[in-house]
Amino acid sequence: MTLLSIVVPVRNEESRLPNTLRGLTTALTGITKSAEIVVVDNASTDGSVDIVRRFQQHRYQSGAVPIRLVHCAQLGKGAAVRAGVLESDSPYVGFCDADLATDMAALEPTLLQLGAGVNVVVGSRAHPSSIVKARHSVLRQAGAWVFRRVANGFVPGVADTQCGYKFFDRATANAVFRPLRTLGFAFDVELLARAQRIGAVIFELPVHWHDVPGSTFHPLRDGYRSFSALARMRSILAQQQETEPELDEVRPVTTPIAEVA
Ligand SMILES: Nc1nc2c(ncn2[C@@H]2O[C@H](COP(=O)(O)OP(=O)(O)OP(=O)(O)O)[C@@H](O)[C@H]2O)c(=O)[nH]1
Ligand SMILES: [Mg+2]
Repeated sequence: MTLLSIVVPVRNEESRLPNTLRGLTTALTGITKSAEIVVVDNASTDGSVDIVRRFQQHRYQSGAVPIRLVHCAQLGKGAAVRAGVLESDSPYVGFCDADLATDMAALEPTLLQLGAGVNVVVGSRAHPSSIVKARHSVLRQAGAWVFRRVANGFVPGVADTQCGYKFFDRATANAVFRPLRTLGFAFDVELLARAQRIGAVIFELPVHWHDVPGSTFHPLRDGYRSFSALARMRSILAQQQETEPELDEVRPVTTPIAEVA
């Protein structure tokens, strides 16, 4: 069985994806022989899917890390990550962004923490030991500041909820992703709130993070949606656990290997 699955949500990432798949493969090869990359695409209209297929073919020649391609009908980063996490069944699972903004040197300490019994490892750009090279606009920084303050009400003690780097043990992943309702960029807040609610041990890991041009986050459009999502989150979290979303809404479809080869 695969030990570790890394989910990469992808929407029109043809320019950033090749470097990311190469970087992830190199990082994983150095750590474990038992890992997979799960790319979850939301109907990209560029060459993203072709790039994944090329890498898949290359893997059969080189024996490098397997890459799975999952299509997700529901739009949104949260929906895509959820689909990939629930599609995999490895004991450890996490996600990173297609820009590889977080240095994958973080993977080794992440696995150590998970192996030692930590339930959730969260990359934190707010950690004093983190090195962050950001070039976000003033508007984006202001929005992020307000977002952090509101998010802190849902997940007290977690300084950076939005870093695109989070890993889980399987039981915790299933418990927080199955009932997930927030399907856009703000989904991390709901995940972490659910993790805290079930008493998960959350470890904030220092990271090296650098901004990569080509962000898919539009400050006005996605900022508005993210704040709207926070406004809905209290009532979402107040709902009974048993009223889980219909899994069919975001059920992933894996591309059969035969179709790819
Ligand atoms: N599948 C899927 N992936 C998405 C969607 N929206 C964003 N993503 C992915 O989510 C990841 C994070 O997006 P980024 O564009 O890096 O945005 P960000 O990290 O929030 O913001 P930056 O700090 O500007 O990089 C990338 O891998 C995107 O391709 C979506 O609707 N569907
Ligand atoms: Mg990013």
